Amino acid sequence: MKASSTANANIALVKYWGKRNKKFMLPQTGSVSMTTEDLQSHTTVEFDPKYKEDVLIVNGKEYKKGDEEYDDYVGLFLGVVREMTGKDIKAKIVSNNNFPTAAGLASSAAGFAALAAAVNEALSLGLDDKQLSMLARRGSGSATRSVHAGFVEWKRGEEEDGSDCYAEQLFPPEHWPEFRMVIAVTSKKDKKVKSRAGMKQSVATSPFYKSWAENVVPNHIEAVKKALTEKNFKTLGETAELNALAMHAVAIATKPPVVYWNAGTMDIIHAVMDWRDEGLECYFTIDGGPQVKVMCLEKDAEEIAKRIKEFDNIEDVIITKPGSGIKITDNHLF
Ligand code: 2P0
Repeated sequence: MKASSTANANIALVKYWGKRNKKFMLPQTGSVSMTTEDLQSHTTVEFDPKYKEDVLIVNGKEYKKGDEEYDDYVGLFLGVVREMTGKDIKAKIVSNNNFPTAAGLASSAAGFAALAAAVNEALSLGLDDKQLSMLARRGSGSATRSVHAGFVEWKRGEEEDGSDCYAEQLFPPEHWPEFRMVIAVTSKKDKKVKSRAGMKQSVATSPFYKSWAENVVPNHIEAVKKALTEKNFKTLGETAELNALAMHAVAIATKPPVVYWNAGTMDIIHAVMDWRDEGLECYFTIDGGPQVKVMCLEKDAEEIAKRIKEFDNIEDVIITKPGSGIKITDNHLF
């Protein structure tokens, strides 16, 4: 009852920011993302009666009862798995990311997509990709999208039990192999406010939340899907950038404020706007953290990476492209 898998982080083109149901992890809105190729979680899980408690080790660090990661993230997820299977067997989970954890690089998305796939294999659950995306959702909302390769839509659904709330592939990576995101890592520190807590506060207090959920997101989903279909880079970039700014406007106006940007974030925002004015076509998006993801085409990616590295407060630059979904591997971490 041991299995391993890999999954990649995804970066949203239309963001998920807010739940309508915490237990089933149902979002207020749909969202659209690109699964990356190079931001990977590798996870091994083993269910065995020899474990008296669940064991959780992420990037070499062991988490215990009382840690949020252990209780509220993996603990709740394993509770869902136990309820689903009727088996109360403890598990050991070891997971490694090849990118900064919890710094707005969607580590929970990659981690829970990989974990859902490994659990499916280890317990021979026989779930298909749609069911896997629903299982991954119970660990972390954005994980529902990382199950699939390429460009992905997470459907909001209407049902109260989440039975119509899952992700589907819109296009495989081969649809737009020239698409790139150049990630400017402006800080590798853990963020102060996790997305989960920040979005909960936004739903409760942001004066812009209703307009975000009812107007902004539905329009942006349609525009982004059309731009992806036509491979219209300008419309895609403009819409995704506006969507990120609108999400951060909602977050910033939350009480207490949720401000993820640092000085490096602002530097890159302004630089991207200046480069665009000069004719270098690129757009930015920002998630629940200070990193800036610059969208561009392959021909401009190296130049943009070089320019980003010239800023003082940049810790790392990663170039990524549309990548693969979950994969089962024989490479066990223990
Ligand atoms: C997204 N984010 O669509 C948005 C943009 C952050 C900003 O999905 O509570 O870690 O585990 O469902 O999935 C981050 O939210 O939150 C996220 P939970 P999650 O990528």
